[in-house]
Amino acid sequence: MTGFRFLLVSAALTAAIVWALPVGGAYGMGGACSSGQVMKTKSYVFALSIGPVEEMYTQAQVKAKHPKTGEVMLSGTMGSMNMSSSSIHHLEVHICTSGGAVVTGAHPTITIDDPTAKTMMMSVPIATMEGIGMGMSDYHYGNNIDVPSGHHITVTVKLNGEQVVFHTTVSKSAMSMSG
Ligand SMILES: [Cu+2]
Repeated sequence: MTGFRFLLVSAALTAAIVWALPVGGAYGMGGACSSGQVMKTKSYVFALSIGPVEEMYTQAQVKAKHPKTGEVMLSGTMGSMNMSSSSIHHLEVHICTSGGAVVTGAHPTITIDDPTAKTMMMSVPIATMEGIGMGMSDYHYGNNIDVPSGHHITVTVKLNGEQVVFHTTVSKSAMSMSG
């Protein structure tokens, strides 16, 4: 019976391999929603990161200027324009389905609750973006926002009746090499 058993095992392995491919295949095995802080709801995976301010370009500006770094806006408008302020950060939320596919064209809401700021509640104007040269796997929602470094904030993301609440501290580093 050993031979039969081996056949069963290899059939199961083959099935597992075939099954694994479509899940990670579309946008890379690392997954678009695996970096930063990750939280899950029934239908979605949300990955939050707050980093240094990013240059945000319209698609027309990208065509005209050919920037090598920064982000291209696919919809929405740039939030905080005051790029020189040290409290400007770039907030981004990658959203995937529970199966790992990038969710595009959705309408999430993102609110920041900063108990130590003058304006305690702030809703983030939603732009959809991709890092220049990064393509669809970097598709995300967010904007440049004015939140001072060192502040402890909560970030609430809602989509289609599901929500996650992140607790985070805004990073002190003003500069970084990340695009
Ligand atoms: Cu962005």
